[in-house]
Amino acid sequence: MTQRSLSELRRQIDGLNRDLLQLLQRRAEIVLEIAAVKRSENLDSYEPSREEEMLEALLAAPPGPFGPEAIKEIFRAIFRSSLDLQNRERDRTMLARRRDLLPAGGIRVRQVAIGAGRPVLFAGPCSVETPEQMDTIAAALAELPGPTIFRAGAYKPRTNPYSFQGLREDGLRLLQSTARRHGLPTVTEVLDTATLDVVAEHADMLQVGARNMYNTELLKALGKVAKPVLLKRGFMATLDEFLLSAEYILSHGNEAVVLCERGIRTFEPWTRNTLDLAAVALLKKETALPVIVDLSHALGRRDIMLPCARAALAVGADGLMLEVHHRPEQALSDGFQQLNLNEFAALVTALGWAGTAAPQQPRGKP
Ligand code: PRE
Ligand code: MN
Repeated sequence: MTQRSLSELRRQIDGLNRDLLQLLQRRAEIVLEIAAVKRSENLDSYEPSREEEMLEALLAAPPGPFGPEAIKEIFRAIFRSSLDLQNRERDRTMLARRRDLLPAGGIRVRQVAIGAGRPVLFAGPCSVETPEQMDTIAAALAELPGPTIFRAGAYKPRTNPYSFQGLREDGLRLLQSTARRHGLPTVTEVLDTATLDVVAEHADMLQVGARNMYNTELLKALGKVAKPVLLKRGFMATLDEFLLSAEYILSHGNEAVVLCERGIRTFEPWTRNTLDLAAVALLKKETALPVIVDLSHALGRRDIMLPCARAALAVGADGLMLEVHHRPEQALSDGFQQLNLNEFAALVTALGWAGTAAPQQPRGKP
């Protein structure tokens, strides 16, 4: 056999590389078709038994210079890359990323539209406490000309089991009756699947708290509820994890999901959490879902609420959440971070949300 020149051999390799690449691209196109079938049938991208089956068939092929270990190594690399391709495609086609997901009028909570251009104020006390408390705060909110949703917790997920746990069902009823009297839609937290029905019966919007962002059973159940959901970011959650939690609700049938940035846990103790405004800008860029910012829980203090509110709106937030109480010093939870009615009035006035008709000092004893 005459020895062929190195350059001639390399020319042959170049040709084979091109053929191999073409074959690999054709294979990848089929992998993407498989991915679409799997998505529609709710199957996992990864299928180890199928990979083993393919390897077995390949190892049974007539022998060549590559031994079984090299063949396994090469094809395992092809399978890994194919799996990555499927997963990237699955992420790209997530419902949470779909531009056409949000209806043109935004997500409606009774008469209020979230994500329709006008920022929405979510305000109210941390917890439902007394009829007088609820009535005084609701009266101040009802005076605002802009879209406002009354928030208050009936079921409280407290860190300490000896802390006030909320008025539960009585709290739901009080929230609902007060809100109806003042014409305000409501949002309140749902803690678990056991209380989901009763919360959905009494509230206009259901909040998933930061601690529950990973509660996949609750998220799936919320997918079956005909009420909009306010999903708070977990305080250790990456944006990928946050969007996957939203995806749980969306993929189980409920497309009315609003995201809420509420601060993440960092090394910085001057604020209760660290307000992640880049997350708001990114979520607005990557999803069609409305995004709001919970200033009270992100900051855990009142003195920097106005500049942070302005910053949140500047990066594109569709609304702000804040805690307001007629007597914060007597509040049964989170008193240190709740605005009193004067502070609240000053804030909404500074934001231009008080309206010309609204008095500077809302009714009720601050
Ligand atoms: C494929 C990719 C990943 C799976 O783990 C198994 C096989 C492949 O590359 O052949 C394709 C595929 O998803 C499948 O056949 O189910
Ligand atoms: Mn609170």
